Amino acid sequence: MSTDCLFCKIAAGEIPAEKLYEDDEMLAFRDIAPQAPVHFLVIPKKHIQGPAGVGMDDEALIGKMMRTGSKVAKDNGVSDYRLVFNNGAGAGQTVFHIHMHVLGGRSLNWPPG
Ligand code: DGP
Repeated sequence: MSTDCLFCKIAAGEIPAEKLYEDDEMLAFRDIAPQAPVHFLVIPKKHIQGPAGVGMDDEALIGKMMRTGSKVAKDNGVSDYRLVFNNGAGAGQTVFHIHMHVLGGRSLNWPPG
């Protein structure tokens, strides 16, 4: 855990969030500023700063993020959804603990803005 990381604090239960799924490695919770009717984040509890910080030892964990996002999307009634990872401030990353956005429940345009 990184002591000054918002998502580590959410994972530790120190800051409240609307949790949709949790196990010993993973947490899914609703985004505080939803951009779609269904918009939640999937994080590993392990602190990794972002996609560029993923190591070889993390490959299974990152795959589990995909499986978790797909399961929670299905549980929340969406079969068509977009998965987004932002890496770096210029790409829109504001929280430097890796997270996967899952967006669904409306039609999504391509390319994204
Ligand atoms: P990104 O821009 O990719 O770093 O996405 C960070 C997301 O985190 C953004 O969509 C808003 C969300 N967020 C920020 N602070 C909180 C919080 O305290 N609680 C929850 N649930 N979501 C948060």
